[in-house]
Amino acid sequence: MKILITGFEPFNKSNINPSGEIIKKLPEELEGITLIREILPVEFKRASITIKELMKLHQPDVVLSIGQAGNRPEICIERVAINLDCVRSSDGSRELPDNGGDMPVDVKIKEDGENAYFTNLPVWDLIKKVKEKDIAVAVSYSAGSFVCNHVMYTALYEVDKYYPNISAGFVHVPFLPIQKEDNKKGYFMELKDMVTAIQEMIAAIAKIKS
Ligand code: PCA
Repeated sequence: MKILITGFEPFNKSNINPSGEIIKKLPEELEGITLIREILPVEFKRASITIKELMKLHQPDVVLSIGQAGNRPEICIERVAINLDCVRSSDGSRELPDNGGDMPVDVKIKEDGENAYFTNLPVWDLIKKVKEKDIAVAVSYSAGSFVCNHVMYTALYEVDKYYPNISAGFVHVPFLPIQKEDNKKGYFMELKDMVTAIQEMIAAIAKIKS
């Protein structure tokens, strides 16, 4: 069994991204599962091209992408990706460019895609496994409209069109304690807990898929 697991480079003036740090901590193999570990650019176009190419190249059984959502207190397993890129904050006051300077507002990701795709990962099994380790985790019904949602949508579009046997999904993680500058709300989580949570999810997925 092969799992493509991705994190992101830093963005929004930060010099670290917990999702990329998790990727660096994961082994090449875990309980007989090959982990293809990759770090994606925080750029709409390049990130979707990369995830598509990685899926084609490796033909994984599972695609599990990880990103940072620093305004959330717990690890979030995303249920749905929407067909929309929009860098505007929800109160309309700010627009955050991606790392390449791209700033789409209200742009469809795929003209021929569904309005939204649900993850085909077993979300409740993942929640249960992570909870057993006493790590804060929840299901989320919005992955936002920035690069994380874009990557999740792209992977699920590929699954829908070309790879019905691949399971794909997305997990958002909070800030690390060292991200004090970025951390306005005061939520954070230790890297080791994030790594444990992801390893538990991998084990749960592997059990179900095998
Ligand atoms: N989080 C951003 C993009 C990269 C990341 O780690 C997001 O939630 O869209």
